[in-house]
Amino acid sequence: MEKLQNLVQSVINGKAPETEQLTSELLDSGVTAAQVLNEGLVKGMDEVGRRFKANEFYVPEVLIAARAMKAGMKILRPKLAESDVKPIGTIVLGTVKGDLHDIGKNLVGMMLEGAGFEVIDLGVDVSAEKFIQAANEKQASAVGMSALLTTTMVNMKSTIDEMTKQGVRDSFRVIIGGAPLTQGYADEIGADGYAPDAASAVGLLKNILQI
Ligand code: B1M
Repeated sequence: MEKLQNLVQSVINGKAPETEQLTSELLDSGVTAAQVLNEGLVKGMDEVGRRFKANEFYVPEVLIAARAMKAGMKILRPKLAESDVKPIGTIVLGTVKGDLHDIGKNLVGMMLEGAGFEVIDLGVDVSAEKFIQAANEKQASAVGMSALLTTTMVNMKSTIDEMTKQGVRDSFRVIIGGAPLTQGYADEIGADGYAPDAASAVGLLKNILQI
């Protein structure tokens, strides 16, 4: 349908008012909320992720596209609740204790939301206790930790160790990311995965949750 294609394009182009209007029009014309989500907004963000990975898009374009997607989601969210469309998974996300960098973490959150995940964003300077409490409360399928400092990445290990201590390590998958991190570090601290960028985080999480 042409209008769904226009919606995909308006997300890619980061046109928030147009995305909001097209979302309303599609819903008014009888297209289901699930279709608008999956064949419109999510499809648009998928393409944004692909271009970001291929270095065709940079951080500003992704942020602008994510803002457009959010404008569409504002209209869609109540309809999704009515039509009982479930998120594909819930992830508790945050920047670890002592670390205030959140640009990358926010991008990861937006891409995951764009892919259909419910994202519980705990913000920055998040302690192990806060991660665990939120993940338990929300019955999250995963916990995502971000760190930008070599001095704070160690708090990922403390968080995983605390999960083990509390006997909840196997209740959720753990993924990590941030500039100083590597797959080797993820293996060393017992995380389930490491993603070098926001688009890869989506693929990684879908992969480890087998979605
Ligand atoms: Co800071 N800072 N900073 N800083 N800062 C760095 C990280 C640094 C490399 C700069 C430098 O010295 N060259 C350096 C760290 C050195 C080190 O540890 N080895 C540094 C330092 C030292 C500091 C302070 C200590 C400076 C000071 O006060 N003396 C201080 C620490 C404050 C604190 O956190 N307690 C500090 C403060 C700040 C600002 C507040 C000024 C600001 C943050 C603003 C904000 O985030 N709201 C800031 C910034 C902006 C940076 C740089 C310039 C940019 C970081 C960024 O946003 N990159 C950074 C230097 C640099 O990287 N060039 C630097 C863009 C972002 C999209 O990339 O975050 O890597 P990134 O995220 C990527 C991937 O890593 C991945 O996906 C994202 C998108 O592709 N990813 C994940 C990230 N999280 C993920 C999670 C996942 C999966 C993937 O799964 C859960």
